[in-house]
Amino acid sequence: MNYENLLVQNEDGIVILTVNREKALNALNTQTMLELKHFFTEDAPKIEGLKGIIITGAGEKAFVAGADIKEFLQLDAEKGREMAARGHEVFFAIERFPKPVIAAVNGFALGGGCELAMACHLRIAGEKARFGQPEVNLGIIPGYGGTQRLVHYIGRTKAMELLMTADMIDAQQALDLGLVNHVVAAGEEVTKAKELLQKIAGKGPVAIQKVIECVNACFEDGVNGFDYEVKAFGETTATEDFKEGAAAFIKKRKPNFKGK
Ligand code: DAK
Repeated sequence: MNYENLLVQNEDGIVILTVNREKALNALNTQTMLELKHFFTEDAPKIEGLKGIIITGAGEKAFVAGADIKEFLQLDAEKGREMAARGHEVFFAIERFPKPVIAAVNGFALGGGCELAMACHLRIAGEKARFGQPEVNLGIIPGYGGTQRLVHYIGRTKAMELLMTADMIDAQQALDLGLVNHVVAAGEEVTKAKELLQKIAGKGPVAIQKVIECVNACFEDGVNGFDYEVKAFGETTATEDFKEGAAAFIKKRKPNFKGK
């Protein structure tokens, strides 16, 4: 697919995916959502030697300033429900992606932008990053999972406050609340994300995939995460990677994992 609103750069297996609508502060319009879905469901799974994906926003001001408000005017109850359901598919595809996905948050991450960052497995915030769910300012609620994932990350008390007041929090507050993994100097977000992906790339790939699945299972309706872990643990012990990891430990050498 030729992307209009996404830039895709593959640097030795680390893919940097930039939402590229700088004039609209990278707001997620319908086209961008379709492209994100296509990337995560069709293109990314076929990338040879993929170590992980970093999502960031074009320019210095915004990661993603939300869903595109200018498209909201055409919504009614039916279209709103359809739009939310389509959005959930996209964000679940990111959350369930078998390789690590990191949000490099370089500025405003508001509304759908905060929701996009929360669908990623890890979040790096630059010092200028600002997070918030300001939908109630518009008389709507988050529609891409924000009422659920924000509670998972920062707890019910603070999530309820942010969702009802529409207040923004800065990078340090996001770190203190457990919303982001690291805060770095502005402009260093992608570098830090690459460093984490390089570290993770040295681990057993099947084990990393199973970690993602098990952590997600913790929040899946009708799934017992402990049972899921038992099954996934069994599966990892049957891999060639486990034999290689154990042999390397005993022989005091670095493992050479094959992802099998
Ligand atoms: N959508 C469309 N355009 C946006 C935008 C957005 N979310 N945010 C900014 N822009 C555009 C502005 O309109 C402006 O365009 P021009 O006027 O130059 O054409 C340009 O980006 C620069 O923005 P500003 O001039 O406003 O820049 P400032 O530095 O003054 O302010 C700001 C930056 C981020 C504080 C401000 O732009 C702002 O408050 N933006 C809106 C933030 C916001 O409310 N975000 C949440 C949007 S609601 C659902 C699914 C999803 C959602 C809801 C329902 N369903 C399925 C039903 C999610 C909702 C949201 O995300």
